[in-house]
Amino acid sequence: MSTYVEQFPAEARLVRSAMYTAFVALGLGAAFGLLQVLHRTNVLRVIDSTDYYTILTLHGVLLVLTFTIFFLVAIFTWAITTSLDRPLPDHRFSWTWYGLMTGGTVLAAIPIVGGLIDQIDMSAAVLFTFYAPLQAHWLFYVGLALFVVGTWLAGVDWIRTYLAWRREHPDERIPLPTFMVLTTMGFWYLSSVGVALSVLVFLLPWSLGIFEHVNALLTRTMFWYFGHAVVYFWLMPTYLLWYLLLPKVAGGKLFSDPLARIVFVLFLLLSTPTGIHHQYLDPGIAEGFKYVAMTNTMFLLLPSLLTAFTVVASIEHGARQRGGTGRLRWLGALPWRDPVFTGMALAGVMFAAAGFSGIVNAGLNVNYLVHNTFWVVGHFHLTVGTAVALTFMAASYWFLPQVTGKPLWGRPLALGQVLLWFLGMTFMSNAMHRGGLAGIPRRTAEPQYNFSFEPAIGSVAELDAQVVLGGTLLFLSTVLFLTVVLGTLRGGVDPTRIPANTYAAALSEAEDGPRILDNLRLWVLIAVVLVILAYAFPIAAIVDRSGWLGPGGSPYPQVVWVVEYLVVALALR
Ligand code: HAS
Ligand code: CU
Repeated sequence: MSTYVEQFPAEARLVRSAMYTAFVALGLGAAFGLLQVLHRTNVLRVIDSTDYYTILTLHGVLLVLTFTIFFLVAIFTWAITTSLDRPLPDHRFSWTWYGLMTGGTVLAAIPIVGGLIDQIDMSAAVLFTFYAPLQAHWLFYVGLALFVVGTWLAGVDWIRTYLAWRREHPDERIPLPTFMVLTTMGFWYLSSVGVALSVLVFLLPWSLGIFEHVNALLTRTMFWYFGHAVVYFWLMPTYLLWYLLLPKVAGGKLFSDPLARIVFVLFLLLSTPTGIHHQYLDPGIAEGFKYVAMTNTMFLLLPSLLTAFTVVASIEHGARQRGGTGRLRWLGALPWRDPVFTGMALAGVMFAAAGFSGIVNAGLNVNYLVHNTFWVVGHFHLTVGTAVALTFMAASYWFLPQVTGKPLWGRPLALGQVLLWFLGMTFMSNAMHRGGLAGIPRRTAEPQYNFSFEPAIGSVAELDAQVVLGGTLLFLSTVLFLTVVLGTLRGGVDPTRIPANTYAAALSEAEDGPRILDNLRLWVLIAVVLVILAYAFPIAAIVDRSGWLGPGGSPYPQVVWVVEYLVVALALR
């Protein structure tokens, strides 16, 4: 048994590079987060309120797009190569997608940062949701497009590796980690096509002045077509780690491999036809379509509930292997001193709370209460900001030694780091949820409230204090994380002190489930049909009412424009 870097030195270099890029994004994004909480709560204002949205865009883009996606390409590369036990087929190709993703990020960042510098006439304060009518400099859209194409090519790389394996193993079940990567990429291709079309066909030509205006509702709908699925693009690598690494570090086995497959198939089917749940309050989309989105969303709770069951059962199995007994006393037998375990377990605990706020969001009528309030910010700091981010940080304490050959430095610090994140997020997200219920809006530089919502919710001063305290603890936790990373990298190579590169085996194996689960073509086909059912009519209705480029123009010449643009773009390629 050996480490990943010994087994796959070239891939380890790629995984390392992607992780380091993610960590740089994490550090910068966290610093901007600190600026924001201090500004919003009027504790310390070092930026102009007019720059708040640029800072917020940097915070969002760096954390939810750059940090998460760079980290997940690292995880997926590890998962494919380890579970298929073969290297990626063509390393030049692999570095090409990594280069496209990095280059795209840099290009997109230039106009955002440009917005902070008076001498530079550029800006891209469009937030991480970047739909019209907010407009960015064209470089931002070009950068985004390159970044997304980079992820597509990464998927091609993994699929090629899988197909090469398949030729040599025609009858074997797909190894579970590879199955997870392939199903995730299935809905990623399906959903990111929407945002790519929106950027290339509408937003980019609009930012270049080729179109005078665009149909804001259409670009918003195309964004959310992708925007909901992207949250599961972040969540699936997290689940992969909860299914494969968490049971292992807990000392047990995965409860059921077939159940895990069902979960990933359900995400492939339902991640995309649900995006309209972000648009419950949008005029211009009929209630019936919103109702369909809500129904699909409620079905989509199922795979997460199955995950809660499976992962907790696997952890319990681990605890009992370690001698734990009793109905709940087994919890004490878990390796709570191990930051990898504790970080991921606490991320799971927080995700249970996040699931509840998600269910509230998803209710068509209850959503009216919370939409565009601080509540939503609380929700996504528990989901992507904790379930995903804390899992990725905790998992880094396992992966860094694997991909560098250097043992983890500062284990007690690492434990403190994950606990601090949990504590900070408890304060911050609690206050955000409560403030949202009182009507405090999100995305506001100076939400000036000085009244009290006693007794139901509390005073604004108390909520602000919690947000500042929580936000500061989160920033400190990030600094601690980066300290442990740097400390580890400064250490010497010693593979003998690193656990072997293996993941949890399953109590109930793949063979216990039906073979049809591995029929990925079938699931992709059904996913496409569901997307057409959920989106064809709403999009047709939007275009019918206000044209491809918004009210005021006849649709015909606009369609010609779009086609011409596509032809030119293709020719220039
Ligand atoms: Fe969400 C808004 C609905 C999950 C992210 N969401 C957002 C936004 C983001 C986001 C970023 O329906 C804001 C977008 C914006 O800027 O406007 N969300 C849901 C629902 C779920 C959900 C139903 N969201 C996520 C995940 C995200 C994420 C995951 C990121 C990764 N969300 C919404 C809706 C909105 C929304 C509306 C729009 C709101 C509005 O009005 O704007 C579900 O997937 C949640 C299901 C989860 C569960 C929990 C299961 C529990 C588990 C824990 C197991 C325990 C363990 C611990 C492992 C049912 C799996 C064991 C430990 C031991 C010690 C034993
Ligand atoms: Cu959503």
